[in-house]
Amino acid sequence: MAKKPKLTQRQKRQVAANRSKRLQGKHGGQDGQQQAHVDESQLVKGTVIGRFGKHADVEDSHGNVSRCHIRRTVDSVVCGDNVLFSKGDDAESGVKGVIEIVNDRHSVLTRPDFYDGIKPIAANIDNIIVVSAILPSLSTNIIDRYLVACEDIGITPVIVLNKVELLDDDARTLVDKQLEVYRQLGYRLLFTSCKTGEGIQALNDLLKDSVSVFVGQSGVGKSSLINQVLPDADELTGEISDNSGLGQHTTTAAKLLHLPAGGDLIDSPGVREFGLWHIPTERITWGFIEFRDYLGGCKFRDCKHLNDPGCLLRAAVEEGKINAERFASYHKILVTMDEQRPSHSQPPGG
Ligand SMILES: Nc1nc2c(ncn2[C@@H]2O[C@H](COP(=O)(O)OP(=O)(O)OP(=O)(O)O)[C@@H](O)[C@H]2O)c(=O)[nH]1
Ligand SMILES: [Mg+2]
Ligand SMILES: [Zn+2]
Repeated sequence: MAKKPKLTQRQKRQVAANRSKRLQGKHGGQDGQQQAHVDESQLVKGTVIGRFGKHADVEDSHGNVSRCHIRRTVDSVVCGDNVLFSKGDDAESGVKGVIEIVNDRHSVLTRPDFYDGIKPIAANIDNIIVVSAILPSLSTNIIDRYLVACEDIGITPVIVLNKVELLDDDARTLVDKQLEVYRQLGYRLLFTSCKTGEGIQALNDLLKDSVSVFVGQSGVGKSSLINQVLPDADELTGEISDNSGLGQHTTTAAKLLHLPAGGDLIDSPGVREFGLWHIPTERITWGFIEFRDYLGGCKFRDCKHLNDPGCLLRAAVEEGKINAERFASYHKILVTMDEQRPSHSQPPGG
């Protein structure tokens, strides 16, 4: 039997507000459910394991999955969310309930969308696996973008370089050198191949007993890696386009999967660009962890860390204490941030 969840005061207020809105007829019936009341004792606890358009799949504590509508008063629902839903069978659509409440998230990774504003990618995650690859061509700038987003929410990510079997010895040495900076910064860096199995066991060990989301460009092999660590996952994978050399956005919706040994994985749809224009500039600077020691020390308070006199960051780059590529990558992010931000959106924090 599902145990009756104990509602916090905030949740009770949310239920009451939802109910009064429905009774006023503003939202009633629009969810396809004919409900005059939500009986609190009927609310069931669950975890969102899939999110598709207007619906979400919610798994209860017995492992039963119900496809649910989302109450209009609920702000956003994403994989990993802990929710309370009311049951109700809509035979026609196959929908089995309505998500009434989304519990507070202990973490959420977001990304900005040109049209939709800030979109959550996954909630209540402990680990972020930033996947990159040799094909599509390796972009350390995208890695840096993800690192900033992870640092912004206080999660130290793991960087995975996939498809390493495509590298011959010389190329591998070169790439290793290029990525050495991340090791030096203290990030865990893992080389993997879904073809030879390299690094898969190490990846497995990292995932145990925590909730991990796989992020990265389309086509780097997120779903393929998930299939490696969880053969039952049966995630759809797609070829890299011969024309563009890019992935084809095979995974279209995030999905949460359970590891038999404990822990969850969230496969997420790949992106072409990972914008950061939703994060204030000073948080982006902070997201480059090696800059932190110098922040606040530049001669001018509003130092842009470009050619400003007395810039400690630039001095550190010249002394070899800060990696020059990372510094260039930082400035590239700031430049593109202004280009990518839609004109209808204001710069964050000012
Ligand atoms: N050579 C090689 N190819 C791989 C490896 N891992 C994955 N691939 C291939 O890369 C292509 C893309 O893999 P996916 O797993 O679909 O990539 P994804 O990151 O999930 O892509 P999206 O769902 O579009 O974001 C497929 O053709 C895979 O077979 C690898 O280690 N080596
Ligand atoms: Mg995929
Ligand atoms: Zn400066």
